[in-house]
Amino acid sequence: MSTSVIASSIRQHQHPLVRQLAEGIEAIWQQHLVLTPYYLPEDLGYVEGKLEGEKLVIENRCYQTPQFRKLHLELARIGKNLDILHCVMFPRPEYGLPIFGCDIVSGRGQVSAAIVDLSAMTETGQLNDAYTASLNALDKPPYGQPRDLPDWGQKIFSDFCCFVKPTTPAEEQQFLNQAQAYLSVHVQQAVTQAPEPERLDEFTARQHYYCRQQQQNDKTRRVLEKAFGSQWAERYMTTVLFDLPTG
Ligand code: BLA
Repeated sequence: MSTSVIASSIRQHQHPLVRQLAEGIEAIWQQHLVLTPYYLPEDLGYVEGKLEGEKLVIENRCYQTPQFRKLHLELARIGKNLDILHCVMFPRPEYGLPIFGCDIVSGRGQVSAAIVDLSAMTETGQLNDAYTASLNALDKPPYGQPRDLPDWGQKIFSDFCCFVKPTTPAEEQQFLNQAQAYLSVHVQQAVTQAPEPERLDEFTARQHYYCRQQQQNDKTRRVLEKAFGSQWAERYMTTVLFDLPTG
């Protein structure tokens, strides 16, 4: 109960794109999915640390559903300057659903990184025809400053991955719409998908690979290490941000 009070107060101070997307994600989840609680390790739901003398606050919201082992929305704020939204939807490994992943990093009121993707969990790395058709039907608005994926990301993200630095409020709005459109496609597809237990090993292996690649993001690790130390950062990245399915 206290978590949601705190969460709404941190949100009010965050970059408008972070706040609006956080609200949009939760609204789409609530509308289309049957949510039940997912319990994080008790000490990791709400955490505070110090990064170069500035306070780092992290707030997590987690749910599960029949199709998803973990829906994770995290908001983080460092001092008055750095705002982060992190969202990952991990399917239960007997479902061949892609992983919806999204990250926004904003420093001093300017978003430097905004990324959204639906990353396939199949051996071929290809999204199925229904996802491909729905994503192809969406607008593909251009951005003034597209960004290059780091090597670890090129191996897991799909052809539909959008990674940009939005340079105007209009581009921020465009990213908000695009991320919500990807999420809407995903939840609508997900609730119609049947489990494929015979492919459990394939889907589990691919989720492991996705998580191991994401754990290589040194930029995330560095922020967490500076505020909480390297052991804590390792535990957080492997148990909260990118934990492996047990299959
Ligand atoms: C980049 N992530 C970053 C950056 C920071 C963080 C500081 C650098 C910003 C920039 O390059 O402009 C920090 N992100 C965090 C922290 C958390 C977080 C501290 O989520 C959580 C506490 N990252 C994800 C997910 C994706 C992702 C789900 O967590 C994609 C689906 C991607 N973040 C991502 C990518 C970069 C990034 C691709 C750029 C990395 C690079 O350029 O090397």
